[in-house]
Amino acid sequence: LPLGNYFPAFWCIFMHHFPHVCKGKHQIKAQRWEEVSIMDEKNIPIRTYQVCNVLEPNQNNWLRTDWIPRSGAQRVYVEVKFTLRDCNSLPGVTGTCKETFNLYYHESNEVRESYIKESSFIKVDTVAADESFTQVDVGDRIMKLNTEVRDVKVTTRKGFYLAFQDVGACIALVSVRVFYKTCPLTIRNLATFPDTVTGADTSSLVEVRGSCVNQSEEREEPKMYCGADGEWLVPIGGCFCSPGYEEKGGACKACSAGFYKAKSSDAGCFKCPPHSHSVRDGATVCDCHSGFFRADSDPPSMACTQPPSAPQQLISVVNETSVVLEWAPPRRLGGRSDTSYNYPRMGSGSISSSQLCLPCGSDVLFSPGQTGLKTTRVVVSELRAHTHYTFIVHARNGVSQASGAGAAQSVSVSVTTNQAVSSILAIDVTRHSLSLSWQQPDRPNGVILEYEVKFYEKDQKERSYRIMRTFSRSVDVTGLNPLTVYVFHVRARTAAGYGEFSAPFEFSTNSDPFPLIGEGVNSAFLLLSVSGVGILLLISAAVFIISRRRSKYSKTKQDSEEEKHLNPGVKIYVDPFTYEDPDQAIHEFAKEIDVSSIHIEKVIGMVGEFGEVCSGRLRVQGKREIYVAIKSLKAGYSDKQRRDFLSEASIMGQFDHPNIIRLEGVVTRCKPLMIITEYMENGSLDAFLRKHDGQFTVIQLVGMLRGIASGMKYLSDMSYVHRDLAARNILVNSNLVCKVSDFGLSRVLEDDPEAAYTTRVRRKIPIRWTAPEAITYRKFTTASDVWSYGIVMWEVVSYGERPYWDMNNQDVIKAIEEGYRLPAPMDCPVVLHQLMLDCWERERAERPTFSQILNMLDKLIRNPGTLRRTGGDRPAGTMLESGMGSEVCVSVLPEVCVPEWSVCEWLQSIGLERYRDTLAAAGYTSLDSLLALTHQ
Ligand code: ACK
Repeated sequence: LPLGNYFPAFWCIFMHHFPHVCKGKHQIKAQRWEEVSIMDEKNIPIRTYQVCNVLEPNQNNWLRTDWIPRSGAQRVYVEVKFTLRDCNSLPGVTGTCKETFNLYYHESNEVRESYIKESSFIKVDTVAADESFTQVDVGDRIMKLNTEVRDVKVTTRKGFYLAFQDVGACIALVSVRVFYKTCPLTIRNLATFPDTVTGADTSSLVEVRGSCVNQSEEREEPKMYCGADGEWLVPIGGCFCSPGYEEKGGACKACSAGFYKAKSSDAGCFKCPPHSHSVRDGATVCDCHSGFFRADSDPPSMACTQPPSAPQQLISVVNETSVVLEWAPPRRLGGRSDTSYNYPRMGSGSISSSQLCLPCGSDVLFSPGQTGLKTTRVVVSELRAHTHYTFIVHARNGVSQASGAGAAQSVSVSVTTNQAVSSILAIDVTRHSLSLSWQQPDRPNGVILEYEVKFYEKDQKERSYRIMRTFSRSVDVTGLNPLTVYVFHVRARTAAGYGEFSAPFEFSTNSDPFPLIGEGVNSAFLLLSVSGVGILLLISAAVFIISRRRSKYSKTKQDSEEEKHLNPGVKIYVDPFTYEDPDQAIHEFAKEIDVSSIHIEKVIGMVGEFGEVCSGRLRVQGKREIYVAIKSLKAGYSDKQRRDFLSEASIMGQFDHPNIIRLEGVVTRCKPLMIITEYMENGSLDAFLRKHDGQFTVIQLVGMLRGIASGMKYLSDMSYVHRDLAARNILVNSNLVCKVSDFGLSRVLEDDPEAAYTTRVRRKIPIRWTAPEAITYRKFTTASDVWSYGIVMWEVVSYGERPYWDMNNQDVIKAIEEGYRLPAPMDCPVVLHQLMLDCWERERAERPTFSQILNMLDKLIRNPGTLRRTGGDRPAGTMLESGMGSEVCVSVLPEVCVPEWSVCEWLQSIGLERYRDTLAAAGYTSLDSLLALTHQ
């Protein structure tokens, strides 16, 4: 990295940058930092700065660098290589000998500060050696080189000086390399993120906006965060390749000829659809082959098509002044399914006058319509009688207009309309017959071939009618009922077909009574039957609905009963809000404590506007005094606040578990209201971990997590959903036992400073700890508690780091939606991170249960070797307890996959380690190779 130029390990440059070898003000003798040539471990001579005034007291020898420009860096790293003499190996040295030196820096804008006071330097650290060597025996000694790296924030000036202070050690400085870290230029989701200098603090994130790569456009603003260790984190948003381009290897490449991409959101380039082609690269749509077309509304993915051929077999049936036209669909539909028909009527003309065709008037009716019809039949009525018509039927589809096709798609037919009989006369009437006669139509449409007479009893309407045909213009109708009114219609038929029926004519036969009674009985019976059937139907419908409701109800009941039977014998938590009287709940689950037995000592925290937490002592008669935490609600609270405050005690009082904070009792009879719980000496877990950053072994951390999982398993067994599981809501006692605390719904929503409103829900939610389904549609379940538990795991392993650092809530939601998950914290065992990822499964059914988590952690604790592998950059195992050397084989196969599980470990886990050498000799050295092992 750029700053490295200033301190490469090569001597010449190194020397050039250490011109200020100076004597401290307390130095007495002439010995100080000196340039000395020594041999390195490969016996190659190197130049060093050395100082070794171990016999003299009060050493203060300084060596400083030239001015180093910081070049935009905010935190620089100083890697020092040095050797150091072990004081014990130096004969005759007294207490004056030291085994450390100090590293200092001084920020400055001045390239050449001639004299810098000691006091202007700020100490970075005291540096000690991991390895020291006991004897300087140039002949056969092995020189042990130490490498130490320190980092320092440099933000105030253009550059800085470094200085090394010797206080009486025997040191040789071999090289100093100064560098800063950047997140390297990268392309993610088709957006370019520039080389970015990391932030000033070890936990700071630099938000970087990406820019879409060439030939791409923004899908959603691309963003990433540059972490302090030079790694990119949390990619959000991104770009799409523009139309005509597709993603290949992080860039957008033009679609090749024969392919196209129409929309930027399309997955890639597609082959041109049938009857189309693209000749040039980067096509957004393929051109149609000649003779093929694409309608405006056709998507580019659709094949090019053709207009339909003409409709086939058009036939017409004339009925007086109406015509029924029918035809078959075109033989060729042109590859489309949107064929429709139009019926332009060419025109009409009188038969006798042989006039030219004229366009028709608008009084003609088309049923179902005249244009855009999907059916192959139309009835044309209200035509003029005795007139020639020519009908042309056009077949059209979506590309007819584009193709300009016309006559080829149509078929025509000519017809002539008829005329109706205008009146009928009754010539003779008897009790059982009628003789009728009529005139020929005014203008018959050709020779009349026959007449058709239709008649029925008037009361029966046309429900049942009779037809008679005759060649003459009269008919005798016999077999009629006496004294009954009949309705008659007559129509004529010519070669062109039947004409319309005439208007109705009514005639009555003579005398004989009407069978009224019979009909009346029938109607009454009919009415009764109809209403009976109706009533029966109503009754059955009602019975059906009621039975459905009943069965649904009993199912709900059964469901809840089933739920309760899931854990027979386990107590189920009772929601205090189901009590009408909150005091009833509180006295059922919490003991009332006399305020005189409480001694408050000091305030240790605040909760919301009206609450405070104090520590103190509680002495209940007959029991020894214990330390307690006292949560109180100061005067001035509302009824709701009282109820909410006490609900926490009503909830806590139902629990009895070593990893759940224990309720000692409540004070409700006087003010302030108090909730008394056991005292947890180390306070909240998040603050506790931050205070003890890096001080615990992995086993200790897993132990804490085990305690929390055990408490949460107990809560989930009781069907209690916590909703605000977070390290800040876990308390730690003096034995490092972690206990789940902070119960009560209202507190989750109101007192937790992390709870924020989201755009989608009205209530506040601690976004970074909450499962996506709980954020989106408030689905809080034990599975959403498991998600939060995963976040707590991350908080614990990262010693109280803030989940998702300083990203804002909306970005967190977006990142989770896009599948981003928190990376493994530094030194985090792979198995633990995998467990976190399992807790963060999008599908809540896929997340482990607390019982499974607990089993898993128990196995890890029993087999610490499984925690050895970390994904971090520090050497693996540095945080493990001593005795867990790199050769440890674990004896139980963990439930999670451990990618580097060795054959040795596997054999041990199944008790067959004696076969290790046999397998190795046969070439089975990796787990992969074992997969090929056959039974033989
Ligand atoms: O991190 P802390 O010291 O631990 O600050 C918070 C503060 O009160 C507000 O919640 C502390 N606190 C809460 N309950 C207890 C308890 N049972 N024992 C000790 N400290 C507690 C918590």
